[in-house]
Amino acid sequence: MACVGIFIGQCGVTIGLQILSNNPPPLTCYDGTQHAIFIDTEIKVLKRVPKSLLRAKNSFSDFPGCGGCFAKGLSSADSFIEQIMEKIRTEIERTDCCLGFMLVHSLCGGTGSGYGSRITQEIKTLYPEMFVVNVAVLPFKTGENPIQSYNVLLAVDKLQEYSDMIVLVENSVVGQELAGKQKVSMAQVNEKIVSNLQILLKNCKQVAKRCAIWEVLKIVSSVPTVKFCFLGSCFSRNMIENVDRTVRSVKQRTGYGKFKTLSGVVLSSDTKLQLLDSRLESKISKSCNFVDWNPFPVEFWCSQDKKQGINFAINNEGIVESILSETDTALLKYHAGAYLHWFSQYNVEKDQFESAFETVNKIVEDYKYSCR
Ligand SMILES: Nc1nc2c(ncn2[C@@H]2O[C@H](COP(=O)(O)OP(=O)(O)OP(=O)(O)O)[C@@H](O)[C@H]2O)c(=O)[nH]1
Ligand SMILES: [Mg+2]
Repeated sequence: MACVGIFIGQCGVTIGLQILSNNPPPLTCYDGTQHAIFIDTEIKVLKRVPKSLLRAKNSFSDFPGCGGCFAKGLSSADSFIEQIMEKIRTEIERTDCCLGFMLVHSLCGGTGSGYGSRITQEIKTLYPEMFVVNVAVLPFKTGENPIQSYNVLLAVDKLQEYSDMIVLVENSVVGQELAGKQKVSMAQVNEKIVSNLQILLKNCKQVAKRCAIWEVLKIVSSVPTVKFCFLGSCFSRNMIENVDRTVRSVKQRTGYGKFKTLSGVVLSSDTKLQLLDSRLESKISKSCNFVDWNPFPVEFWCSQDKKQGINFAINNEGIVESILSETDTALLKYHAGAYLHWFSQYNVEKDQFESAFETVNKIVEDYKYSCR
């Protein structure tokens, strides 16, 4: 029941390496290697991948980067897509039974957004029966890249069409969660992101081995038009504190009752937690503010992890605000005609922008309808 990890661009490769440094690594093949493919357009990034993980056949680089532009990434990916798909095909053959893919990439970088979108499209076209999960990282709110909002818009358009579940990771939110008073490093942000991802990667009692990711997909993103997902986690030695922090974190996600949640999964490290705290279910359910039409909106799972903690995955209407925070800026820039030549030189023209704005409007409408 294997999952093949595809880590794209600097952000994807860095998070991928952190995922694989877990003990035991979650994508292990029968021969001890990992079902992992690393893709970047800058050789220096791939140089960081240890030789044991970077088999010649599972890496791809096309010096010298995509300059933070979706269109450049997309056009470059077009030229190399056959080569990349051949690497993916070989990796599928190394698995016992491949059920799908987890792609990790940023929505702001040229390689992450462009290659990430193109590879997602090609995988879904060639292997329509397999699951495709995208872990897509939203940029920090300001100061990163003048065309970041365009990159997010155009990548979300493609992912909405071809992905089965889009796990939205917000660098700004993760940074704020960690902040306190001190400065937060990217390594700390990544550590938190990987900790949040454990709900997809860990084995737990209620689900067949290595199938957590596909079960979360079925529960959280069961409606194909509304398939985004937020993850969170709390780890402290005191389980009661973990429950309280989870409730607080979920409440923030629901805008303290402003947004509804379609569905969710909660993974606890404490097998007796539901007995110890019989109110856990009602506490979490209350803070999630679930839609009325879903009679069984949440599943509770247990892992036998030594580290005490709680992970959660929820599909919540608040996702719309996170996407709009970038795409509204894109709309303003688009009306002013700003930076459009960066895209037209790679044949991404106004009709693609118009269609992407339509997709985002449709996502907003579909969430409204599902959460009414
Ligand atoms: N969480 C996290 N975000 C990262 C990391 N590295 C880059 N990013 C974010 O990713 C975005 C930039 O994307 P990159 O992955 O650096 O770019 P790329 O995909 O390599 O594309 P190009 O360099 O433009 O070809 C920004 O929003 C960064 O904040 C990382 O290690 N962790
Ligand atoms: Mg790069």
